[in-house]
Amino acid sequence: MRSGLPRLPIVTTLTSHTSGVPAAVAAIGATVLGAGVGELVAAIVAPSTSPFAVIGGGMIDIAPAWAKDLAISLFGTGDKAALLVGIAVLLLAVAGAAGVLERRRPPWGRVVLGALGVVGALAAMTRADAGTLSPVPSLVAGVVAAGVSTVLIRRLGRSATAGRPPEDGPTRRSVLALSGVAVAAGALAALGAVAMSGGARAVSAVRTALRLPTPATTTPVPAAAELGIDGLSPVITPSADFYRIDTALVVPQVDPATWSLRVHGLVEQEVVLRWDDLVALPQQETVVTLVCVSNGVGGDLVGTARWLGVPLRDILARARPTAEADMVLSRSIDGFTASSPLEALTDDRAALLAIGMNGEPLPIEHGFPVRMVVPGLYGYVSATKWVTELEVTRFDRAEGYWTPRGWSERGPVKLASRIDVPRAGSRIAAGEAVIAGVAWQTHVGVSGVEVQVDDGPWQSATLASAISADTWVQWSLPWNATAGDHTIRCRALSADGETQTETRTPPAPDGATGWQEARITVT
Ligand SMILES: Nc1nc2c(c(=O)[nH]1)N[C@H]1C(S)=C(S)[C@@H](COP(=O)(O)O)O[C@H]1N2
Ligand SMILES: [Mo]
Repeated sequence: MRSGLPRLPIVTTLTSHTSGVPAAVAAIGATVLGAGVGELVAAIVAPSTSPFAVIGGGMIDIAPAWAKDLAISLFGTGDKAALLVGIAVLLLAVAGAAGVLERRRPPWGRVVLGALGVVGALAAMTRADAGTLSPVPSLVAGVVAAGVSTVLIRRLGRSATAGRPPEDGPTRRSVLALSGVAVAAGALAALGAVAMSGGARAVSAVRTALRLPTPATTTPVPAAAELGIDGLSPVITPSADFYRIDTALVVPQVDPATWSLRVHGLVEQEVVLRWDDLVALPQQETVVTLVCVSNGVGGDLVGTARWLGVPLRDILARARPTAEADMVLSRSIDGFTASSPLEALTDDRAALLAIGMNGEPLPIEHGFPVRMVVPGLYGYVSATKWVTELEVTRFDRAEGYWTPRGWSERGPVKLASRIDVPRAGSRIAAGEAVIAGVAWQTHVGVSGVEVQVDDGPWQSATLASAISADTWVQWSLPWNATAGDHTIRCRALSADGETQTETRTPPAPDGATGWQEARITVT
């Protein structure tokens, strides 16, 4: 067998039967098993320690603003699912390569697989909600993947040392079969992990059983706020359709019984509020449109809900912020933070510590049991979900989650308008049609919307009754649609007398601007 020349692996591949395929398959099988077992261990230890979730969470945390924007523009609110699929594909590719490596240069393949477990463990330990057991699921996953792949790949090798051609039929087949068993077992373990997410079920049961207090004050929704046009966003967004944006791969499960809010920092009196204290306070129900700073022109990362809660003003008043304070850093149980100007939380606006959404307890993914909602500010600097802490501080001393990632420290909502009907890119029949949409600048209000078809004059749309300056307003304009391709533009006028700017800017760093142009084909 020995020749005088060093044999490169590639030459080995071509000259013998040592194809890397069985080794790659074995390592992939072992890795699926390891990942499945890791998820199962996480389900037992704590769902937030899931190896997938901590690695994905770590990637989200180190992603720069443009990457977040790109993910949202490519996948919308499916960005998290896309990330997890991406991690899985990458993991399997690395596992396959590690298998080939283990076959040719042992022990480096198993070292790579073990190292993946260590990466997961490190990611787990740096999560905001890390507990002492947090590295365990990833370490178990790494050990299982490395161990099982070693055993399987050695089996391939044994036949070679026994003098038979390596990877002869029976050995190769048995290793492939065992790899299949590993994949199946891994999938079963992962299914078990899903079924076992008992914590999630428990909090969801608590939520279902909750009864919200009756509000002391409510905001009426005039019937004329809803134009009732087919395809137009309803003036109140059903919770199930409400956009969801956050960095949480595993939705935090917070039991109201253990929830508390600590108000501290530049205050005369530190305050700790428990759930029972919060629901005993006078509640206000108000309608507010929530906008994501990542919402592009014409985008759908905006929604309106009836929020029930206690004015943040009342809560901060108990703590008595000192004169030097100018910011409140709200912190979620998952480590997310938002920097809101103290003034926006203490002036006369309906900035709420909210417990209800559209007549029900907050949905878990929208912040159950308690979140913030502040009219006039983008969500990333105000709408902290699963909130547990308000640190009264200063902009020159602290910063929110997105600020070091390329987003502005302050995020007042910009004037915007959107065309819902006809849907951009759609085809409609010629004749009497209607152009309709929504417009908003929360806490400022909208005084008008103008529409332009092709190069025609700007025409004033009819506004529905506004619920308040804190909500979007529907608008519509009749249109006699003639056959051909048309471009429809809209622009809003604010209650401050501002006209929505035509200048196109991207969402980062402080919100997109520009007019939406919807292209419609009329036939
Ligand atoms: N804990 C936590 N709260 C958060 C976020 C987050 O990532 N984590 N994202 C914020 C952003 S960017 C927005 S736009 C709103 C979205 O709220 P929603 O998911 O209820 O629509 O939540 C805010 N609150
Ligand atoms: Mo956002």
